[in-house]
Amino acid sequence: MPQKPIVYDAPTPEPRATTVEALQAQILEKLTYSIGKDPIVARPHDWLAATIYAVRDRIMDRWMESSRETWRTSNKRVYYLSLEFLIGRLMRDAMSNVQLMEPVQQALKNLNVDLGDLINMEPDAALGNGGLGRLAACFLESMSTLKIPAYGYGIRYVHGLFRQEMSEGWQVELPEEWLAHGNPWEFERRESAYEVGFGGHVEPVTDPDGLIRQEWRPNDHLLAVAYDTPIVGWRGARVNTLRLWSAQPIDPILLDKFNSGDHIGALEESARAEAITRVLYPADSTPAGQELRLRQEFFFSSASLQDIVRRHIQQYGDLTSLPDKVAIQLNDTHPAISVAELMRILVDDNGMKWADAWKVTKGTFGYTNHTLLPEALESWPVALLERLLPRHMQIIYQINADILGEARNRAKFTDQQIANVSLIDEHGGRRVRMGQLAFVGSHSINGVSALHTELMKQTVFADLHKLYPERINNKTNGITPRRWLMQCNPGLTRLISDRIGPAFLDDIEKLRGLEAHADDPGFQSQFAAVKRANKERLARLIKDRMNITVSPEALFDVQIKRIHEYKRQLLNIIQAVALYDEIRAHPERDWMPRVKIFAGKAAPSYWNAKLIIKLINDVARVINNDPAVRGLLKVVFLPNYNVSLAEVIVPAADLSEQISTAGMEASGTGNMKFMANGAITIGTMDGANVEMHKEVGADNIVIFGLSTEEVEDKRSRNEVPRTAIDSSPRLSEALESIASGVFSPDDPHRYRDLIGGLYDHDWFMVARDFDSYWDAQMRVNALWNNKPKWLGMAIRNTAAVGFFSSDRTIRQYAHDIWNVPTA
Ligand code: 26W
Repeated sequence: MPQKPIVYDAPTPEPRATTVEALQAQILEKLTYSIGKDPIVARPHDWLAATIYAVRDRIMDRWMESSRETWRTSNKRVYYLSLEFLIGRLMRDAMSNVQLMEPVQQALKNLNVDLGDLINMEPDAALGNGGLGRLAACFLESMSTLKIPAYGYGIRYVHGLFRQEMSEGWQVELPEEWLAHGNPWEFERRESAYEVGFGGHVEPVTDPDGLIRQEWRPNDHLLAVAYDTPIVGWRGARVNTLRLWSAQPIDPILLDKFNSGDHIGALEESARAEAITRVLYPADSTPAGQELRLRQEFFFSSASLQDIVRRHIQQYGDLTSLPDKVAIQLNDTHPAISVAELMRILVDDNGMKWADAWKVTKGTFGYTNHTLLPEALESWPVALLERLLPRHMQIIYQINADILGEARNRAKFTDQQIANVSLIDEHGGRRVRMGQLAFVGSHSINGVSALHTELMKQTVFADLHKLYPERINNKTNGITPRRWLMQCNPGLTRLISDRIGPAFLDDIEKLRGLEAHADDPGFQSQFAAVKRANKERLARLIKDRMNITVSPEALFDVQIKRIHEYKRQLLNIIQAVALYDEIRAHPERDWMPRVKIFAGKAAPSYWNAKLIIKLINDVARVINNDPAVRGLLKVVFLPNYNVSLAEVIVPAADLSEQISTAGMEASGTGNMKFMANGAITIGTMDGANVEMHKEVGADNIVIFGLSTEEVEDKRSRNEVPRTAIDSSPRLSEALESIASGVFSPDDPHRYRDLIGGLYDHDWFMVARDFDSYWDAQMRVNALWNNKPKWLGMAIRNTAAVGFFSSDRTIRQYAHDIWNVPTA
C-alpha cells in the first residue's frame, strides 16, 4: 500500500506570463530579490543568473505538471543510469524548446543587455568525456520531447572534463570550474539523501520466522545528496529530471570529532567523502582501474536504486511489480554493479526469494554497450570487490553459479565456452567482468549501430549470445535535432522552413522534402549563403582565439572528437603533409584552398594521443607560415573542444572527417551532427557511417578504406604494412619528413617512434588506408570544384538526416526495450 496518500488536485500557482513585459519585469525582480543586486551595479553574471531564474520559472510549471501526471496515471517510469551527461549549456536549449527566445531577447534588449553575450557566458556542464555522455544528454531531451516519464541519474562532479590549453603545441590539462559562479539550474534536495556504504562484512541473521538471510554491515558510510535539473522537451512537451548525486559525510559538521578536538580528523573525513564526486575520470576508453572509480560507480548506482525503490514502494507498495512500472537502462557497464545491488535490495532487504528477485532484476534492466575495444571493457579485481562490496561479491558468485549451470546443462557448453561466459575472468589475477554481469542481469542488450551490434554478436558476447539468442538487439544512435540543427543553425532552420514549411520542426523525417529542391539553383545559392555566414563566424572565432586568418572561401575540412589512435587524426594530418608536399611540388596546378580544422582532448595519460596533438600543431606552424603554400592549405587546432565549440564548428563545416579504422567506432554521433548541417562525409564503412551511406545514397558520401573484414583479415595474418608504404611514394615521403624532424627541428626525433609504429605493426591501418584516403580526398577536390554538384550533395545530406534523430532512437528503446508508450 502507498505509504502516504498523495493529493493530486492540490492548488497550483498561476503559470508565469511569457510576454516581453512580464519577462522584463521578472528578470529585474530576480536580479533584485534573488541575486540581491541593483541593476546599476549588476555584473554580466548576475544578469545571466537572473535571466536563467526567469526562464526556469516558466519551466517549473510544466515540471510540476509532468510529475503529477506520472503519479496520477501510474505510467511506467524510465531511469537512465549514466556516469556521464555531457549537457553543455542549458539556457538557449531551454528557451528555444519553450519558444522564449524572442521575448527574452527583447526583454533583455529593453534592459540594455545582449542575450547573445549572456548565452556565451554560461559555462558548459561538461560532465562527460565524449560520445557516450553526449548521447545521454540527447536522449534526455528526446525522452522529454516524446513525453516519456524519465529520470537521468548520474554524478554531480565538482570538476567536469578538464580544460585543455596549449603550451607550445602540447596539451596541458587544467581544472574545470563550472560551478564557480553557482548553478542556477539545479535544485538541491536535502530531503532526498541516501546512505551509501562500503566495506565491512556480511552477517547471516535469523528472521523471526526462522529464515536465514544475509545482512551486509558496511563499516564506511557516506551520504548521497540529490541535485535536480529540469530537462525540457521540444515545445515544452514534458519536463523530466536529471538527478545528480553529490557525496557528503553523513554528519556534515562531524560534531563528535570536532567536539573531541580532532579538527583535522573531521576535515579529513569530510574531504574523503567529498572526493568521490570531485572529478570526472578523463579517460574514455581505458578503464581507470582505481578504487575511487569503483566507488563512484557503486555510489551513484546505490543512491539511484534506493531512490527508485523508495518511489516505487511509495506508489505501489511492493517490489514484485517493479518490471511493470520501472525500466532501468545501464549506459555501458559503468552502472553494472546495479545488477548485484538490486538483487541485494530485493533478497536481503526485502526478503524476496532468489529466483523471484532474479526475474525482477532481469525484467527491469537493459544494458547498452558502447565499445568493443578490448582495453575498454571494464573488469574489477575480485579482491577489490571483496573488500569494498563483500555482499555484492557473494551475489555475483551466486549469479555466476546459476549462469554456468545453465550453460553446462541446458546449452551443453564446452569448457572454453563456459570460461567465456563466466562473470569471473580467471586469467592473470581473478577479475569480475562487468560486461558479462550487465548482460546476464538484463533482458535486453543493445549495440549502437547495425554494424556494431553484429560485431558484438560475433566477438565480445559471442557465447552469451548463443546462450541467450533473443537478448541482443540494435538501437542505432541519434542526435537531438533541436540542439544540433535548430539551435546551432538558426539560419539553415529558417531557410528550410521557408522552403518546405515548418512541419519538419515536429517531424524531422519531413526533411526528406528538401530532396526535391536539392538541384534548384535558387535554393542552392541560399543554402550556400547560410553556410557562408556560418563559416564567417567560425573564421572570426579562429582569428580571435588563434590569430590565424582563414578564408571562408576555402573548403572547411573538419575533424573534431576525442583524440584516439583508432579515430585516426594521424591519417588526416599525414594527408595534410602529403598535400603540402604536392602543392609545393606542383605550384602550377589548380589547387583549391582548404582549411583543416581539428579539435579534441586527449586522455591525460594517453601519450600517443597527446603526441598527435603536438604533431598537428607542429605541422600547422610550418604549413601556415610557408609562403610557398600561398594560403592554399591551412591547419588549425582549436583548443578546449566542448559542446559549445562544436555548436559553432559543426554548422560551418563543409567536409566531415569520420575516418576510424573499420570495426572500431561503435557508432559515432558527430557524423550525424555534420550531416544535419549539410556537410559531406569522408569516411570509412564503420559505425553509423554504414547507415548514413544507406540513408543518403552512395553518390552523396565519400567512402574509402578497408572494410571490417579486410582489417580483421590483415590483423589475423599479421600482414606487414611495409608494402603499403613502399608502394606509395607520396606516403613514404610524408612519413619520412615527419620522422626526420621537418616539423620538429627543435627535437628531430620527436615523432620517430610514432611513425615507426606505422612501419612495424600499424594496428590502426593508417598506412594501409592512406592511398585510398588520398584518392577520396582528391574526389572531394573535384566535387568542390563543381559547386552545383557539391551543394546538391550537401542538401541531400540534410534531407536524409531524419533517421538519425534521437527521437527515432528513443522511440525504438521505448517500444522494444522499455515497453512504454511515446507521444
Ligand atoms: C571505463 C572507461 C571507459 C569510459 C568510457 C570505457 C569506455 C567508455 C565509452 C564507452 C566511450 C564512448 O564514449 N564510446 C562512444 O559511445 C558513443 C555513443 O554510443 C559512440 O557513438 C562512439 O562510437 C563510442 O566510441
